[in-house]
Amino acid sequence: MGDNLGGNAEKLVPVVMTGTSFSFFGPILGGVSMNIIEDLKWRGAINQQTDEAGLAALTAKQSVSLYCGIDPTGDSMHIGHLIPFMILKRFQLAGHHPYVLVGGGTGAIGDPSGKNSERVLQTMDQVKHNEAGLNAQMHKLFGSDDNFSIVNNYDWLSKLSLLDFLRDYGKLFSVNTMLNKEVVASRLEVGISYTEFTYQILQSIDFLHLFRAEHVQLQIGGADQWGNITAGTDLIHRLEGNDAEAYGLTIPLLLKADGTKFGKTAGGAVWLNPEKTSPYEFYQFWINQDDRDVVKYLKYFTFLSHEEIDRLAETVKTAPEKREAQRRLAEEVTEFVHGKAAVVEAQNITKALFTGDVQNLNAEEIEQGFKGVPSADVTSEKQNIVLWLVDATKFESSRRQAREDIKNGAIRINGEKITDVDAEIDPTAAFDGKFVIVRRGKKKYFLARVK
Ligand code: 383
Repeated sequence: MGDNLGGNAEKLVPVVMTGTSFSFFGPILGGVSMNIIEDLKWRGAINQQTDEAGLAALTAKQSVSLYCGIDPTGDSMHIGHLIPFMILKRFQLAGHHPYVLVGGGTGAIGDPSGKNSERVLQTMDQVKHNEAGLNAQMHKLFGSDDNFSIVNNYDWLSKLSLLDFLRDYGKLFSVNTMLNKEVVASRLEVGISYTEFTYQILQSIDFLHLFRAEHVQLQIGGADQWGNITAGTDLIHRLEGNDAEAYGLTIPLLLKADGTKFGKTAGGAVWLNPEKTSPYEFYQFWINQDDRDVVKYLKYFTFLSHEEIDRLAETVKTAPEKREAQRRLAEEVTEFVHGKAAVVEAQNITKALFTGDVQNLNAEEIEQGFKGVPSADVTSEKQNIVLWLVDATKFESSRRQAREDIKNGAIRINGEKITDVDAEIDPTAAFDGKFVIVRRGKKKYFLARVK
């Protein structure tokens, strides 16, 4: 189990032997044992399935090995990736065995799904670097126990010779069917290279390989992966017989109530890597979600029980101003991804910025909380406040404006109101001599870094 999962995961009831028959229960959800597929339905997390009845029966009777792939096109996941990988986690918590496939082979080619233009090939060095980042993140989410595996398709795809590829696999794929896949069909006008066209065959070979070598029976992915996943189940059925038990399941793309794209902020994507998106920014992203979206996100992104989510849904109706649902969402997801300490830190920063009591922040918290606010580098020299605000930092546009703001009581230095235009600033007076926090009016913050 992931180190950061905390105590909120639902209780597990593992495989139970009842007499001679085998009965398999998923997590206890508010006292009622529920099949993982039922749980996913309740969460609105199922888009399409290749064989709904077959998969429900299989997951109800035994522990299933399943996989979801990710191509190393970047060195970190973003929260769009979190959707299928949290579902993989739910399977793990329900006693099934998840495989994460990091696509060192497919990442060298590029999936045309969801893109309307040809990808630029990455260097193999880039692919390797990105793989390392993703592997580390996956271990954080899934733990390093024996109920989780990471595989890399470079291991088998790189060994395929061109002639074997064409004779063993190419022959089983109809170009006509491939052209009809949505991903390819939508690219015919702008064009698609032979390389990207071939991608679906590679992903199919992966599923076949994992089916044979690891008894992986289910592939999951976002709705954009439907074509690739069904190409895989078709290949398995061609080679292993129509009754081979291989299944596919996709998850709906998340749509926001306001029509904008989920997971994007003004600053770009929301990353899991804390260097790219600080835990504070991550926490803020979730806490700022719309009332119309928050319940859907609680279902997708938390391991809270159905009862708890239903209760939070009520609070959105009865006391939306308290934003309890948003707070729980932010706490749960931030804890899952970054750990408990990051939640406490994010809450400290949030509170300090809200109340203006910034004095007790530490240097780490200042770095996180003030990322993106206007900043300037200053020397440690003491200076008159007006000159400092205008000449040293350019936080104020003119001396006249600076004097006016100070006299009006609109300027705070390190949380303290300054009303005397003759006051002197000592940049090293607080925060280990590293920062000066300036606030103008109620909300506008500036940060001076003492060099
Ligand atoms: C490669 C080889 C396989 C199985 C899957 C793959 C990767 C797949 C892909 N996935 C996306 C990615 O890598 O491109 N062809 O960024 C995203 N996924 C998941 C999910 C999603 C998809 O990693 O919808 C969002 O996160 O499926 O876009 O044998």
